[in-house]
Amino acid sequence: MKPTIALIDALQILDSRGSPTIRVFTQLSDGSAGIASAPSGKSTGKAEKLELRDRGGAFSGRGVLNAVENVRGLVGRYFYGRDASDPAEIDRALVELDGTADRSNLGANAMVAVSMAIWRAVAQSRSQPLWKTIAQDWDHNLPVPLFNVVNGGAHASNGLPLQEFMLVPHGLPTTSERIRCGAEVYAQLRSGFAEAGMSTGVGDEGGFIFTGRRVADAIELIIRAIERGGYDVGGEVSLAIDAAANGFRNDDGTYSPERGMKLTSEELCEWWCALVDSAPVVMLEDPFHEDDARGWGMLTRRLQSHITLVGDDIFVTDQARIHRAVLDGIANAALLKPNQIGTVSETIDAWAEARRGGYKTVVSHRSGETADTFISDLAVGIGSEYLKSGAPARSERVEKYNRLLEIEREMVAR
Ligand code: 2PG
Ligand code: MG
Repeated sequence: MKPTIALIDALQILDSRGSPTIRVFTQLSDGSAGIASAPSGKSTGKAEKLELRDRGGAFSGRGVLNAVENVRGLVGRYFYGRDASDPAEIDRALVELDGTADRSNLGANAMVAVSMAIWRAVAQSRSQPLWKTIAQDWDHNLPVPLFNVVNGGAHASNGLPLQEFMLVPHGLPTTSERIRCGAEVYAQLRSGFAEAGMSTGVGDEGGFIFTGRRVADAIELIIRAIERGGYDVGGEVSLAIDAAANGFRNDDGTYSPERGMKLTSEELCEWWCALVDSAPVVMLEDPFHEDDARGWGMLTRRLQSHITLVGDDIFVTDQARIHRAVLDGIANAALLKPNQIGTVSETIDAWAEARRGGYKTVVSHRSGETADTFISDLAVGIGSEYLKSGAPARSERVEKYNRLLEIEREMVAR
């Protein structure tokens, strides 16, 4: 007998920043269950689907009790007794029920938690690991983790405009070795920060807070930590930067990637090319503002055959936007964040569009997270090249990497 939906319930909980978010509980008629929690971003793209927040009252208006009530009432009633054998079908019905382009009716935060919880319950009903339920017709290489070890931009209060400096352990063959490398280099970096007289306090994603001024100095500290960890810089471990350039574009259209700097789009393009020439940077995310298609196009032409150029705020996990970018020659990889678009199925659609265009993908956490590890199974299921989940520290970040370790073992057992 096909399982049907027996229960959809929700609760307001806290995320890693102490901000309210929504957790959803589902149960199917065969007793299978799924629980999932929505993450929340801080440096968001303009076209991201809407997070429903209460606006008034507790938590300075950031409560999600309205979203919780929608799930417990409207969504629960709508889906009660429905066939749950195909989670993609349920995602489609969820989008239909919301009925808005920006998901302002139910809220993308509520929708993504419902969607992920249903996918989990279906996986349990099929007695499969989640990644297998998601699995596309694809060779399942485990994604390379991107460890964010230095935080700036909207995620730290240090005046370093670039948001994330990540380790890319691309030259190590297994997940266990990549994760060990991340943790060892992170420990070396902590010592490096202490020796340089900087605090070893961390930002929202667990990376250290660089208080120097120059990007080159931050990179130098990271390179030294890689070497001191006994790894080959460039051969085993390279660097990725999420500039999150929306955060340092000035009103007059110029950019300030370092304090005191003021660059036109052309100059910023040159600045990026010089940086990539002088440092082992193999990936740049959001190097230009989401509206600066000209800047994006310039840099893509210059660097697309050398490094991975990832669109986050400019694509917002939207299939149509990725399609346009492929036609326009913008970037060569797409970041995928399920809560930017609202459902797991739409995230898979965005992945498929990227894949058709020859773009790589990076499945990503948000700066506000919970212990939910859905994105690890998602990254494996779709065969994404990378998984970005912050530092190899703090439970809400490492749980995603720990889940990859479990999957690595499940794949051997398969
Ligand atoms: C990003 C993300 C995650 P936020 O810009 O890629 O690192 O940050 O969740 O704040 O949008
Ligand atoms: Mg980003």
